[in-house]
Amino acid sequence: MSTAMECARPFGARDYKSELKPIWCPGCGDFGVLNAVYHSLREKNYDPKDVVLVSGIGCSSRLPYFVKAYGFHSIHGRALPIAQGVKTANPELTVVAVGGDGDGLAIGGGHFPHVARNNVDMTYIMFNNAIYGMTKGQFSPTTELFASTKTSPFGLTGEALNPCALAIVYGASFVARGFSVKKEHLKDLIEQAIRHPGFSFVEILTSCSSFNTLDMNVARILHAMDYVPDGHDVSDPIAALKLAGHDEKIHLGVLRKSPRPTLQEKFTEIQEKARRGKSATVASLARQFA
Ligand SMILES: Cc1ncc(C[n+]2csc(CCOP(=O)(O)OP(=O)(O)O)c2C)c(N)n1
Ligand SMILES: [Mg+2]
Repeated sequence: MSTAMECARPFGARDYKSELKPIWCPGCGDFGVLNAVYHSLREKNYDPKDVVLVSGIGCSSRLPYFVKAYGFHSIHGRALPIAQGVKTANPELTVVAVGGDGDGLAIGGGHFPHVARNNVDMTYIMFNNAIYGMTKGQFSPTTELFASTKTSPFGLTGEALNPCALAIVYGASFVARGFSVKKEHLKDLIEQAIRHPGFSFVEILTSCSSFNTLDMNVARILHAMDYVPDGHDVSDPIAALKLAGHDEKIHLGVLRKSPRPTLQEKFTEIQEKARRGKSATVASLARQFA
Protein backbone atom coordinates (compact mmCIF):
# COMPACT_ATOMS: atom_id res chain seq x y z
CA MET A 1 0.00 0.00 0.00
CA SER A 2 1.28 3.50 -0.77
CA THR A 3 2.11 5.14 2.51
CA ALA A 4 3.95 8.32 3.33
CA MET A 5 7.00 7.09 5.20
CA GLU A 6 7.65 8.25 8.73
CA CYS A 7 10.37 10.81 8.41
CA ALA A 8 12.30 13.11 10.67
CA ARG A 9 11.17 16.46 9.31
CA PRO A 10 8.47 18.00 7.22
CA PHE A 11 9.51 18.38 3.56
CA GLY A 12 8.77 21.54 1.60
CA ALA A 13 7.94 21.65 -2.13
CA ARG A 14 11.56 22.75 -2.75
CA ASP A 15 12.87 19.50 -1.30
CA TYR A 16 11.41 17.68 -4.31
CA LYS A 17 13.08 19.97 -6.87
CA SER A 18 16.19 18.58 -8.51
CA GLU A 19 19.11 20.76 -9.62
CA LEU A 20 18.02 20.36 -13.25
CA LYS A 21 15.86 23.07 -14.75
CA PRO A 22 13.05 21.89 -17.08
CA ILE A 23 13.85 22.43 -20.74
CA TRP A 24 10.23 22.48 -21.93
CA CYS A 25 9.15 25.24 -24.32
CA PRO A 26 7.84 28.50 -22.83
CA GLY A 27 4.11 28.12 -22.23
CA CYS A 28 4.20 24.31 -22.08
CA GLY A 29 1.48 22.85 -19.83
CA ASP A 30 3.97 20.35 -18.39
CA PHE A 31 5.32 23.03 -16.00
CA GLY A 32 1.92 23.06 -14.28
CA VAL A 33 1.96 19.28 -13.91
CA LEU A 34 5.47 19.31 -12.46
CA ASN A 35 4.45 21.93 -9.93
CA ALA A 36 1.40 19.86 -8.94
CA VAL A 37 3.63 16.78 -8.49
CA TYR A 38 5.95 18.70 -6.10
CA HIS A 39 3.01 19.95 -4.06
CA SER A 40 1.19 16.62 -3.94
CA LEU A 41 4.34 14.92 -2.57
CA ARG A 42 4.76 17.70 -0.01
CA GLU A 43 1.11 17.46 1.05
CA LYS A 44 1.62 14.00 2.56
CA ASN A 45 5.29 14.51 3.39
CA TYR A 46 6.64 11.69 1.22
CA ASP A 47 10.33 11.16 1.84
CA PRO A 48 12.10 11.63 -1.56
CA LYS A 49 14.15 8.50 -0.91
CA ASP A 50 10.95 6.39 -0.91
CA VAL A 51 9.56 7.75 -4.18
CA VAL A 52 10.33 6.38 -7.66
CA LEU A 53 9.20 8.08 -10.86
CA VAL A 54 9.32 5.94 -14.00
CA SER A 55 8.75 7.41 -17.46
CA GLY A 56 8.83 6.48 -21.13
CA ILE A 57 10.04 8.84 -23.86
CA GLY A 58 8.58 12.20 -24.82
CA CYS A 59 8.63 15.77 -23.49
CA SER A 60 6.37 14.76 -20.59
CA SER A 61 8.55 11.73 -19.90
CA ARG A 62 11.41 14.05 -18.93
CA LEU A 63 9.62 14.81 -15.67
CA PRO A 64 11.68 12.45 -13.45
CA TYR A 65 14.81 14.56 -14.18
CA PHE A 66 13.23 17.52 -12.43
CA VAL A 67 12.12 15.73 -9.27
CA LYS A 68 14.51 14.93 -6.46
CA ALA A 69 13.55 11.28 -5.94
CA TYR A 70 14.56 8.04 -7.64
CA GLY A 71 13.86 8.16 -11.37
CA PHE A 72 14.00 5.94 -14.43
CA HIS A 73 13.69 7.63 -17.84
CA SER A 74 13.16 4.40 -19.72
CA ILE A 75 12.07 3.34 -23.21
CA HIS A 76 9.23 4.69 -25.35
CA GLY A 77 5.99 3.03 -24.20
CA ARG A 78 7.56 0.88 -21.51
CA ALA A 79 7.11 2.91 -18.32
CA LEU A 80 4.28 0.74 -16.99
CA PRO A 81 5.93 -2.71 -17.01
CA ILE A 82 9.10 -1.19 -15.56
CA ALA A 83 7.11 0.56 -12.84
CA GLN A 84 5.28 -2.69 -12.07
CA GLY A 85 8.67 -4.41 -11.73
CA VAL A 86 9.94 -1.72 -9.34
CA LYS A 87 6.82 -1.99 -7.15
CA THR A 88 6.92 -5.78 -7.14
CA ALA A 89 10.60 -5.84 -6.18
CA ASN A 90 10.10 -3.34 -3.36
CA PRO A 91 6.47 -2.87 -2.30
CA GLU A 92 7.49 -0.25 0.27
CA LEU A 93 8.23 2.28 -2.48
CA THR A 94 5.75 4.85 -3.74
CA VAL A 95 5.83 4.32 -7.50
CA VAL A 96 4.57 6.88 -10.00
CA ALA A 97 4.70 6.24 -13.76
CA VAL A 98 4.49 9.29 -16.04
CA GLY A 99 4.33 9.80 -19.80
CA GLY A 100 2.50 11.21 -22.77
CA ASP A 101 -0.59 10.24 -24.74
CA GLY A 102 1.62 8.82 -27.49
CA ASP A 103 3.80 6.93 -25.05
CA GLY A 104 0.88 5.39 -23.17
CA LEU A 105 -1.75 4.83 -25.85
CA ALA A 106 0.19 4.22 -29.07
CA ILE A 107 3.44 2.29 -28.62
CA GLY A 108 2.69 1.50 -24.96
CA GLY A 109 -1.04 0.90 -25.34
CA GLY A 110 -0.74 -2.83 -24.79
CA HIS A 111 0.60 -2.46 -21.26
CA PHE A 112 -2.10 -0.21 -19.87
CA PRO A 113 -4.90 -2.86 -19.48
CA HIS A 114 -2.57 -5.29 -17.75
CA VAL A 115 -1.31 -3.05 -14.94
CA ALA A 116 -4.94 -2.05 -14.44
CA ARG A 117 -6.29 -5.60 -14.21
CA ASN A 118 -3.39 -6.63 -11.98
CA ASN A 119 -4.27 -3.62 -9.80
CA VAL A 120 -0.61 -2.82 -9.20
CA ASP A 121 -0.41 -0.34 -6.33
CA MET A 122 1.02 2.58 -8.27
CA THR A 123 -0.05 5.81 -9.92
CA TYR A 124 0.00 6.46 -13.64
CA ILE A 125 -0.04 10.08 -14.75
CA MET A 126 -0.74 10.53 -18.45
CA PHE A 127 -0.02 13.98 -19.88
CA ASN A 128 -2.56 14.35 -22.68
CA ASN A 129 -1.52 17.14 -25.07
CA ALA A 130 -3.14 15.26 -27.97
CA ILE A 131 0.05 15.30 -30.04
CA TYR A 132 3.54 13.83 -30.28
CA GLY A 133 5.29 16.90 -28.86
CA MET A 134 8.89 15.78 -28.68
CA THR A 135 9.02 14.61 -32.29
CA LYS A 136 7.41 17.86 -33.43
CA GLY A 137 3.76 17.46 -34.17
CA GLN A 138 2.66 14.06 -35.47
CA PHE A 139 -0.88 13.02 -34.52
CA SER A 140 -1.32 10.84 -31.46
CA PRO A 141 -4.14 8.46 -30.46
CA THR A 142 -5.92 11.36 -28.71
CA THR A 143 -5.71 13.89 -31.56
CA GLU A 144 -9.11 15.13 -32.71
CA LEU A 145 -10.79 13.64 -35.78
CA PHE A 146 -10.04 15.58 -39.01
CA ALA A 147 -7.16 17.49 -37.39
CA SER A 148 -4.46 18.55 -39.78
CA THR A 149 -1.04 17.62 -38.40
CA LYS A 150 2.37 16.85 -39.86
CA THR A 151 1.32 13.24 -40.42
CA SER A 152 -2.29 13.99 -41.39
CA PRO A 153 -1.91 17.06 -43.61
CA PHE A 154 -5.35 16.55 -45.21
CA GLY A 155 -7.13 15.67 -41.96
CA LEU A 156 -6.98 12.79 -39.52
CA THR A 157 -9.34 9.86 -40.17
CA GLY A 158 -9.03 8.08 -36.81
CA GLU A 159 -11.29 9.08 -33.94
CA ALA A 160 -9.65 10.15 -30.70
CA LEU A 161 -9.31 7.64 -27.89
CA ASN A 162 -10.61 8.69 -24.49
CA PRO A 163 -7.93 7.76 -21.88
CA CYS A 164 -10.24 7.88 -18.83
CA ALA A 165 -12.92 5.78 -20.55
CA LEU A 166 -10.28 3.19 -21.40
CA ALA A 167 -8.96 3.18 -17.82
CA ILE A 168 -12.49 2.60 -16.50
CA VAL A 169 -13.13 -0.27 -18.92
CA TYR A 170 -9.71 -1.79 -18.15
CA GLY A 171 -10.71 -1.90 -14.49
CA ALA A 172 -8.41 0.76 -13.02
CA SER A 173 -9.41 1.08 -9.38
CA PHE A 174 -9.04 4.89 -9.35
CA VAL A 175 -9.60 7.11 -12.39
CA ALA A 176 -9.42 10.91 -12.44
CA ARG A 177 -9.02 13.74 -14.92
CA GLY A 178 -7.20 17.00 -14.24
CA PHE A 179 -6.10 20.04 -16.21
CA SER A 180 -2.60 21.49 -16.07
CA VAL A 181 -3.76 25.05 -15.45
CA LYS A 182 -6.01 24.06 -12.50
CA LYS A 183 -3.06 23.59 -10.18
CA GLU A 184 -4.72 23.29 -6.79
CA HIS A 185 -7.32 20.84 -8.15
CA LEU A 186 -4.61 18.87 -9.93
CA LYS A 187 -2.42 18.68 -6.83
CA ASP A 188 -5.37 17.28 -4.91
CA LEU A 189 -6.09 14.64 -7.60
CA ILE A 190 -2.46 13.47 -7.75
CA GLU A 191 -2.30 13.32 -3.98
CA GLN A 192 -5.49 11.19 -3.83
CA ALA A 193 -4.20 8.96 -6.62
CA ILE A 194 -0.90 8.29 -4.83
CA ARG A 195 -2.71 7.54 -1.58
CA HIS A 196 -5.20 5.17 -3.24
CA PRO A 197 -4.22 1.54 -2.60
CA GLY A 198 -4.22 0.01 -6.09
CA PHE A 199 -3.74 1.16 -9.67
CA SER A 200 -4.60 4.85 -10.02
CA PHE A 201 -4.85 6.60 -13.33
CA VAL A 202 -4.81 10.37 -13.75
CA GLU A 203 -5.25 11.88 -17.20
CA ILE A 204 -3.96 15.43 -17.26
CA LEU A 205 -5.12 17.64 -20.09
CA THR A 206 -2.17 19.76 -21.03
CA SER A 207 -1.08 21.93 -23.92
CA CYS A 208 1.81 21.80 -26.36
CA SER A 209 2.64 25.42 -27.02
CA SER A 210 4.78 24.55 -30.05
CA PHE A 211 2.99 21.79 -31.92
CA ASN A 212 -0.63 21.55 -30.86
CA THR A 213 -2.53 24.49 -32.15
CA LEU A 214 -5.40 22.09 -32.87
CA ASP A 215 -8.80 21.93 -31.21
CA MET A 216 -7.43 20.37 -28.04
CA ASN A 217 -5.97 23.62 -26.77
CA VAL A 218 -6.33 25.49 -23.52
CA ALA A 219 -9.11 27.77 -24.77
CA ARG A 220 -11.22 24.85 -25.93
CA ILE A 221 -10.75 22.94 -22.68
CA LEU A 222 -11.51 26.03 -20.60
CA HIS A 223 -14.71 26.45 -22.57
CA ALA A 224 -15.85 22.81 -22.28
CA MET A 225 -14.56 21.95 -18.81
CA ASP A 226 -16.79 21.25 -15.86
CA TYR A 227 -16.19 19.55 -12.53
CA VAL A 228 -17.54 16.11 -11.64
CA PRO A 229 -20.95 16.82 -10.06
CA ASP A 230 -21.27 16.43 -6.28
CA GLY A 231 -23.67 13.47 -6.34
CA HIS A 232 -21.59 11.40 -8.79
CA ASP A 233 -21.33 7.77 -7.64
CA VAL A 234 -17.68 6.76 -8.20
CA SER A 235 -18.56 3.13 -7.44
CA ASP A 236 -20.83 2.95 -10.52
CA PRO A 237 -18.76 2.15 -13.63
CA ILE A 238 -21.55 3.13 -16.05
CA ALA A 239 -22.00 6.54 -14.40
CA ALA A 240 -18.20 6.96 -14.54
CA LEU A 241 -18.12 6.07 -18.26
CA LYS A 242 -20.95 8.48 -19.02
CA LEU A 243 -19.05 11.34 -17.42
CA ALA A 244 -15.70 10.33 -18.93
CA GLY A 245 -17.16 10.19 -22.44
CA HIS A 246 -19.58 13.11 -22.21
CA ASP A 247 -20.30 14.63 -25.64
CA GLU A 248 -20.13 18.30 -24.72
CA LYS A 249 -18.43 18.63 -21.35
CA ILE A 250 -14.95 17.67 -20.25
CA HIS A 251 -15.38 16.57 -16.63
CA LEU A 252 -12.51 17.16 -14.22
CA GLY A 253 -12.25 15.28 -10.93
CA VAL A 254 -12.46 11.72 -9.64
CA LEU A 255 -14.58 9.66 -12.04
CA ARG A 256 -14.16 6.16 -10.60
CA LYS A 257 -13.04 4.46 -7.41
CA SER A 258 -13.43 0.71 -6.91
CA PRO A 259 -11.20 -0.68 -4.15
CA ARG A 260 -10.04 -4.22 -4.93
CA PRO A 261 -7.17 -6.41 -3.73
CA THR A 262 -3.85 -5.09 -5.00
CA LEU A 263 -1.30 -7.26 -6.82
CA GLN A 264 0.69 -7.51 -3.60
CA GLU A 265 -2.35 -8.59 -1.60
CA LYS A 266 -3.16 -11.21 -4.23
CA PHE A 267 0.43 -12.54 -4.03
CA THR A 268 0.04 -12.83 -0.28
CA GLU A 269 -3.28 -14.64 -0.64
CA ILE A 270 -1.80 -17.13 -3.11
CA GLN A 271 1.17 -17.76 -0.80
CA GLU A 272 -1.16 -18.18 2.15
CA LYS A 273 -3.32 -20.70 0.23
CA ALA A 274 -0.23 -22.60 -0.82
CA ARG A 275 1.00 -22.64 2.80
CA ARG A 276 -2.33 -24.11 3.90
CA GLY A 277 -2.07 -26.66 1.08
CA LYS A 278 -5.14 -25.29 -0.68
CA SER A 279 -3.65 -24.58 -4.07
CA ALA A 280 -1.60 -26.44 -6.60
CA THR A 281 1.95 -25.30 -5.91
CA VAL A 282 4.81 -26.57 -8.03
CA ALA A 283 5.71 -28.93 -5.17
CA SER A 284 2.20 -30.37 -4.88
CA LEU A 285 1.96 -30.81 -8.64
CA ALA A 286 5.31 -32.57 -8.61
CA ARG A 287 4.02 -34.93 -5.89
CA GLN A 288 0.88 -35.61 -7.88
CA PHE A 289 2.84 -36.69 -10.94
CA ALA A 290 5.66 -38.48 -9.13
C1 LIG B 1 10.86 2.91 -30.03
C2 LIG B 1 10.71 4.37 -30.32
N1 LIG B 1 9.89 4.77 -31.31
C3 LIG B 1 9.75 6.08 -31.58
C4 LIG B 1 10.47 7.01 -30.87
C5 LIG B 1 10.34 8.47 -31.21
N2 LIG B 1 9.54 9.21 -30.25
C6 LIG B 1 10.11 9.85 -29.21
S1 LIG B 1 8.99 10.66 -28.27
C7 LIG B 1 7.72 10.16 -29.28
C8 LIG B 1 6.28 10.58 -29.04
C9 LIG B 1 6.09 11.41 -27.84
O1 LIG B 1 4.73 11.77 -27.72
P1 LIG B 1 4.02 11.71 -26.34
O2 LIG B 1 4.24 10.38 -25.68
O3 LIG B 1 2.62 12.12 -26.52
O4 LIG B 1 4.84 12.75 -25.44
P2 LIG B 1 4.93 14.35 -25.55
O5 LIG B 1 6.25 14.64 -26.20
O6 LIG B 1 3.78 14.83 -26.35
O7 LIG B 1 4.89 14.79 -24.13
C10 LIG B 1 8.19 9.37 -30.32
C11 LIG B 1 7.32 8.79 -31.38
C12 LIG B 1 11.32 6.55 -29.84
N3 LIG B 1 12.03 7.39 -29.07
N4 LIG B 1 11.44 5.23 -29.59
MG1 LIG C 1 1.76 14.00 -26.30
